[in-house]
Amino acid sequence: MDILKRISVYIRNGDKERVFELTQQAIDRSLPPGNILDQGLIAGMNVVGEQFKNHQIFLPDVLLAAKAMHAGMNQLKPLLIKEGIPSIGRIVIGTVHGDLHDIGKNLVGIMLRGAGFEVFDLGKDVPPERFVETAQKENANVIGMSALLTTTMPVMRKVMDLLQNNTIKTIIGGAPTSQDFAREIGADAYAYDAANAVECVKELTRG
Ligand code: B12
Repeated sequence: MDILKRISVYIRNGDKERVFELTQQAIDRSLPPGNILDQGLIAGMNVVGEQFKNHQIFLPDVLLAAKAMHAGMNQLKPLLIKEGIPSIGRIVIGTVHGDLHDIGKNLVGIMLRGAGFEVFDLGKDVPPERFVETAQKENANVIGMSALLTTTMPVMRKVMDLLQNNTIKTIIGGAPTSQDFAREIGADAYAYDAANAVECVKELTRG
């Protein structure tokens, strides 16, 4: 079996040691970090999502898969971030209050850093006020919000309400969100994945 396929299988099995080893092997073989991420780590997590939805696996399994995912992502991080490039914009990101899903948000942060943005990551379960206060304090151009639960999407609207009459741009993402939802709450952009997030944030900070 090819190494990326094996990484995805070990993500599904929640085997963080194996994911760590194989990610290192893939890096040593000079496979492109973007391929290791997409075809190994994310491919595995997509299957986990499907199996969880279909009740084939349960929450503790998902938690183990998430830990394995973190192990692989931590190794790829330095390769996805080019050090020492000048900042092309400042963005505050976080997962909204009530929501503990941070894998996708972390990935977006890594890719934005790699593209040359200065990223202020507030973590998960972030209250609306903190997004706004931090953006003002750090003089950020953009706020990025993540939500993976339909029940936490309304928190994004609260941030938008707090931002009225403000020039700070906003971008949202996470599986239940959409372009339509972004429009509905008045967010400036929506991105479906980390690469798309980089394109959109570049667009938002251009001129
Ligand atoms: C891993 C996971 C967990 C882990 C999270 C670990 C962690 N540290 O993140 C744990 C086990 C903790 C967990 C818990 C729960 N989970 Co969960 N979880 C998932 C799972 C399987 C994968 C999510 C993931 O990491 N995907 C991989 C990443 C790379 O993809 P992503 O998050 O979508 O991010 C990409 C894009 O969305 C986008 N993006 C993301 N954020 C942002 C932000 C910005 C600014 C931008 C521009 C783009 C962007 O770019 C990312 C990179 O490409 C999903 C299933 C799924 N299909 O999404 C369920 C899922 C999200 N969970 C679900 C549920 C129900 C729960 C629980 C309520 C379960 C329970 N009964 O307790 C709890 C809630 C806890 C809480 N309060 O948050 C449901 C949500 C249903 C809904 N629509 O509301 C899902 C969809 C599973 C399902 N089908 O039922 N979960």
